Amino acid sequence: MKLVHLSDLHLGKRVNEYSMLEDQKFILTQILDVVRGEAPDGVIIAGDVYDKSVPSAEAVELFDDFLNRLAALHLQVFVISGNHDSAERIAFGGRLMDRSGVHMAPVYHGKVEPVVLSDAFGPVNIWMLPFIKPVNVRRFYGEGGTLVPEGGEGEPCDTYESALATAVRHMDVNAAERNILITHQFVTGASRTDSEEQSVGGTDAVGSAVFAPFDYVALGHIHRPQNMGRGEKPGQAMIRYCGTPLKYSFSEAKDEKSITIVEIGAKTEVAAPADFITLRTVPLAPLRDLREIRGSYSEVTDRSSYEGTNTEDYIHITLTDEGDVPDAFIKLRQIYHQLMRLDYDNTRTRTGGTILREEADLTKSPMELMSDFYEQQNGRPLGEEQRAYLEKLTGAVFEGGAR
Ligand SMILES: [Mn+2]
Repeated sequence: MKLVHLSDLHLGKRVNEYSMLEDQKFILTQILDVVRGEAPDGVIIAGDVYDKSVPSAEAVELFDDFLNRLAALHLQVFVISGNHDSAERIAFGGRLMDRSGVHMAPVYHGKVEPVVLSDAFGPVNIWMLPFIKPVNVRRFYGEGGTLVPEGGEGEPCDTYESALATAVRHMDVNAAERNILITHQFVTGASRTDSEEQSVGGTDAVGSAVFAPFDYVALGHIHRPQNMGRGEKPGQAMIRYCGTPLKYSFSEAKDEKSITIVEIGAKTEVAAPADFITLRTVPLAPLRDLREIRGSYSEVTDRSSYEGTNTEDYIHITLTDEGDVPDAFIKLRQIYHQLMRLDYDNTRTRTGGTILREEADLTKSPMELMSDFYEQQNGRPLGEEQRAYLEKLTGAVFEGGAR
């Protein structure tokens, strides 16, 4: 059995005010090409289909098109909602779509029914658990919850970990069969990026042991691809974040985005997941990369530093010049057309760049005040040429001199 694992498409996302729609359309087409070549049995989308719970019409249209083209390949598609999605909107039409092989996870209602696929080695149970918060589980298994067993006390579910453990416990996983969980949570120890939404105080962390009943856990939520469990012993799941198909923050500039391919063989009673599941990745090449450049203004504008590179990439430039370069952003955009961010790394920014606002000492001349301000801001006194220029300027402004 072969499955393609995707997550965190974030369709409709804007990065530093740039719409990613064109980049997303491009990467989805590339993903379809890979899927066509791999001919898997199923494609998993582990949450954060959209960037917003009420996605734009363009984002919905893009996803609709992607789903249609996937379904046309006669494979099964599994989609769950992430923390950015509305669980109800992702679930819409799900029961109708099941027939065409597109499975949209229903809103969590206390139980999860697996979709059962099969191959020569028997059944493979696909469990779709959308992003849940403790309150979503407490409703069913907490105090007064409808599914609390008779005579039972209910379960506190005050943390994400206890909520997930409760949800998993009520799934009735048959360990003799192969079991794949699709979910969207933060697993303790995962390496985060700047493009994920963080929950305050780190209470969203779930220990990987919670996923022990499964052979493979296809995770979404964290945007950097990484393994959270290698499944090297029986009862230890193989757990993986496949990451986003595109870089959505400069903290991901050095990451390589890819698709994860999961191949599942025959499971025996004594097998560890790593004995019968193999993973590999297929790298993705974006329409426009997202990269960081650093150097002085004259360095980054020197032809040799950008020739042969894609100047349509999304760029973050850090200038190392001591003085601010006038209109740098506008000028740099003539070379780097999609310049997203510009900042400086120099004495001023390294010393914190904060200027204490004192009461202006009106006994000082405008020239003295300007000179003090410059020194505070830049961590060094005015240069000769700067002083001469400012003297001329303050003279003209404050002493009524001719321009
Ligand atoms: Mn996400």
